[in-house]
Amino acid sequence: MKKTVILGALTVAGIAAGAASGATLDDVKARGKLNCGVSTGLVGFAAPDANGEWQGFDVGVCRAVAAAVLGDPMAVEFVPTTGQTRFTALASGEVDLLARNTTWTFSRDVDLKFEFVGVNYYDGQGFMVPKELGVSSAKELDGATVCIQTGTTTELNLADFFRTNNLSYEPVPIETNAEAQQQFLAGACDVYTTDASGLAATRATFENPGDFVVLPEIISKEPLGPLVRHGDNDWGDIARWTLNALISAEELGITSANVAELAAAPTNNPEINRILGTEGELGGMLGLDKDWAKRAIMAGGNYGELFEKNIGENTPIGLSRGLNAQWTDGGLLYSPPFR
Ligand SMILES: N[C@@H](CCC(=O)N[C@@H](CS)C(=O)NCC(=O)O)C(=O)O
Repeated sequence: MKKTVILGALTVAGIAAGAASGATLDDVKARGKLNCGVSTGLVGFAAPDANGEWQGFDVGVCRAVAAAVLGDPMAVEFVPTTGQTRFTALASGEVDLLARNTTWTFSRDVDLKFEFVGVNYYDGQGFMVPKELGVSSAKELDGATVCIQTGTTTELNLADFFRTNNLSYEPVPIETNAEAQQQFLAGACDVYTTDASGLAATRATFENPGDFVVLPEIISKEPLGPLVRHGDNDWGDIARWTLNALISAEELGITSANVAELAAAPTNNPEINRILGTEGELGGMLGLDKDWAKRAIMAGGNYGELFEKNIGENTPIGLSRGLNAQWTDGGLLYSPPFR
């Protein structure tokens, strides 16, 4: 088992070393499309709608980058990836960017050689059980069967949590969230564990969400964010500052509704001007034009707009901002300055 894990890591690292470093921006421009790795389907984060059009909070990151780089938020080829396939897809160059509720960890950065460009959702791992199981704490799960997605941090945290608490469990390994949902509803496992946001998103699609409870324990830190390959820092900068532009836009009150007006002429706020290109040369420093951030914000709105539309309290997923509030509101969202 251990051997497979080590070999897997080496294989991915090997491909990373072989993939073109540098010039991702040129490749994307020449192609006229951003290849963006997303999940196979997690409503609210990334899933095709009834018309086959990808929607969601992670999809919003892909569209913002495409808008900044290519001038068109629709110029994205979405590549569905599983917990297992996502890293090979990025390392091999099949995708330019991975925006797939992926946790920033030491080994994914240092060993797999990826660069997380920021965090778009601060999460943690939780547990969901059928109400009829009568369980109110994860510590009561001794001997439970647990549906768990392979190739995830979830798998590792679960083992740690049960070991620390001297509990036993039987894993039911699954590949995708759709499969987890199916198995869990069919009673193939007592418990489904994943990122708490994923539990909320999954439960929202159940016919009777009220028949299931999410237990109070959050057993890990899961900072989820977009990532690129090591070795092309210029491309990493574009992804990082596009995400930061969405976060700063919310902090500064730039929205999809007012961005065109704010970008038409310099305002009395110099940072707004620098972001929107009416002052300074930030776009040029990224190898883009002056309107890059304006287009990114127009694509789906600022961070808060993306959150509210896709996963917020007025959606079936119903997530509150919590840790994902701006630092000015007691949360962890804090973009470095645009200067
Ligand atoms: N954040 C964890 C877990 C990510 C993960 O794969 N979560 C599942 C459950 S929420 C998922 O996104 N599934 C979507 C899919 O199967 O395509 C990680 O990076 O390993």
